[in-house]
Amino acid sequence: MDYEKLEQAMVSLDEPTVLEMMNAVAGGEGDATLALEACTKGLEAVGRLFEEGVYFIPDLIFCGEVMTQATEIVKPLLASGGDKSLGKMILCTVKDDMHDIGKNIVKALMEAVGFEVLDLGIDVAPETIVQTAKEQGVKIIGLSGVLSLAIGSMRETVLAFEAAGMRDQVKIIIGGNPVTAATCELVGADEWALSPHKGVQVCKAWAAEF
Ligand code: B12
Repeated sequence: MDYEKLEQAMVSLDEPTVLEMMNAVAGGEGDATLALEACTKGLEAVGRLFEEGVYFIPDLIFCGEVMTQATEIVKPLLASGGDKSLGKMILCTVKDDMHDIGKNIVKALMEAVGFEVLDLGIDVAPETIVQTAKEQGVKIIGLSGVLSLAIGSMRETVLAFEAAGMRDQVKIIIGGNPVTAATCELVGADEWALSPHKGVQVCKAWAAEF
């Protein structure tokens, strides 16, 4: 599999080539994780071209749709056979943020290792997350966000768990482009990850503790 060609096809918004190559991966040519990484790199380049004024909002929307389709095609390859042995976790994009491509990749990988992911969607209010955790007894919370303002929403979510007297009963991991060790401290989360694979390792370790 020519991953560079795949990345370039994403950058030039060449939907037929991206889908054809992802179908080839699904058919056994190449590795699903590496293919997703190539698509993600392409997507990041599209974001840079948007910043430079080469691409516009409709291009971002289109690129997001291509990425979603690409993820769907290889999703069955990531799955470990429907094993839900690691229990439930909540995953969502935080309040005021509508970006869900990264969240959906993380979801596919978490399900692949055996988590039952309660995907609350995008633009999710802190109260909804706290209430779901309470009602369903969920102890692992994954918060995603790519806008700078998502950091504020992540902080609000942590504070909502504190206000509900539940902060010490849950582990919270944050992820998404603006997330760093410093933002993790600011937000008051337990962990942070840019790489979904690190996120998976952290959540698996927590699941073993509970
Ligand atoms: C695609 C895209 C869109 C699409 C989103 C489609 C969709 N379904 O998600 C659309 C067109 C809708 C969109 C809209 C907007 N966007 Co936009 N968008 C992007 C773009 C190009 C890519 C984002 C993305 O999907 N990246 C790829 C994914 C895979 O990366 P990721 O999210 O970081 O996730 C990875 C890791 O971080 C990690 N991860 C993510 N979440 C989690 C969670 C956990 C728990 C863990 C462990 C790991 C993890 O794993 C993922 C896989 O590797 C970025 C540019 C860029 N370079 O990022 C701009 C960008 C994020 N958008 C931006 C802006 C400004 C907007 C708009 C405000 C534009 C407008 N004027 O309307 C709106 C916002 C609407 C809103 N309220 O949310 C800015 C944000 C600036 C800022 N600092 O806040 C960016 C950076 C572009 C730019 N340079 O200006 N956007």
